[in-house]
Amino acid sequence: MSGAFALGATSLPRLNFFESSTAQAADRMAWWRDARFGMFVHWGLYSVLAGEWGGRTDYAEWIRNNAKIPVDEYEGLLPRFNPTAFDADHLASLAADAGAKYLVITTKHHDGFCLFDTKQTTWGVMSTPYKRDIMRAVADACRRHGVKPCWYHSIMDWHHPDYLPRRDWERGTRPINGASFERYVNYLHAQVEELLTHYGDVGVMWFDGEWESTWTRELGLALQDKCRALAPNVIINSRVAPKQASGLNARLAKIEVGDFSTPEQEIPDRGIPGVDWESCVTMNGNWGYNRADHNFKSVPKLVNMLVETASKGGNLLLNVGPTGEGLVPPESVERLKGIGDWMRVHAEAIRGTEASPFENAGFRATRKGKMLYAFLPEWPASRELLLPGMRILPRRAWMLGEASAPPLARHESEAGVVITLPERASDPVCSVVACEFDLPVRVSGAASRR
Ligand code: FHN
Repeated sequence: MSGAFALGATSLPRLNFFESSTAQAADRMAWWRDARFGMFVHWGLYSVLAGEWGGRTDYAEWIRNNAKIPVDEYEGLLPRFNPTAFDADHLASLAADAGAKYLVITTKHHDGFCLFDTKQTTWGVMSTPYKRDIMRAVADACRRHGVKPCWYHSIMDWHHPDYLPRRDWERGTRPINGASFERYVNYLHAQVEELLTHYGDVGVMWFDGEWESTWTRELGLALQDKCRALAPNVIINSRVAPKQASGLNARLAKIEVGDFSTPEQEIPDRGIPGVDWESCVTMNGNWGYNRADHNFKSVPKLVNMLVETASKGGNLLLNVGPTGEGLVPPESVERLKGIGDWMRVHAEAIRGTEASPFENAGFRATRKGKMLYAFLPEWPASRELLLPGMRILPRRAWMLGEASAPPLARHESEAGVVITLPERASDPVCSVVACEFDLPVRVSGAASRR
């Protein structure tokens, strides 16, 4: 029979290879590790097109490139960006009510269009009829709702004349003579300086578009140093520099630059032990708004993705793509509300937790100090929950949300401790059994997660 379930000192320290868990790194990451759940917002000039161009309706934030829209024609969209229905407080409250503690919004995506009042270019919101600094509005609204404002910023830039390389299909129409990538890097640094000094405390700099040949590790390190110098507590994702490892597991490799790794549209099978990581996922099939895309994941699916990431020791960054008018699609609002309903009862089993202590218990679990949480999206007909390899009875066990109900019966068996479950599930989406022990939860032997 596999290894004993024991109590004692908590889990492995989490190391950032180059900062090696300096106290500062640990402090910096504390709020982020506790949060476990954030909202991603892909919004920009492309949202005006709602995914449609030339009769096709399957585009989104990559429309300028994928639909091969010449730069001057794309510039023609500026007068159409006037999101008068945009309400930053509504956006921030959607995140807060869903239980998200931070919000990462696109300040500039690959098309180069800036949603903030920048002195570095006129290619931005201040040149549109809207003429309002969206980062200002979002930063202030986030703070009013207890959500950390965070900035997504693309390194790749399909508009700036000095950004290289050009898109293959526009090499003929956008010659590179006179272009200086070094000048582009200075532009990038100047905008990052604006973003980190004009809006108060920013939680995360979420860089992207780091994979082109011109963006080197040295440039990534220099940009990281720039951010650290401007905002010592800002958290930086690993996409500040090109990946060192190649192939499928590039995003799963031990991070070498930045503070956390960023698997995309996937939740790593075993998480990324010893490393901070955050899975970013869409709610439907696109990051940016696509009017035709109604293929939204269900609330149970999304809640269970949040449970899965937390049970593997990671964060979930869940995306919304506002429309050109600035509205969050009703399907997204509905799903955020559904997640919020669940989080209102079960957030303690997600926030501030660590990965499941079990190798494969047949259910997902998290732990926090003396607490163990077991997640039951399906209600076992046996009405029994086996904690495999456990040798110590929890002092108390109950269903989250039913703390006033009599505690659940539990007994020891050959295979481990068995909790007797109530007749019915305590939650339609995912019920959670809470177990309180006398000592912090730790697992040893074969039952334990390595
Ligand atoms: O190209 C982008 C894409 O548009 C989107 O922003 C995602 C979000 O993580 N990141 C890049 C693809 O990896």
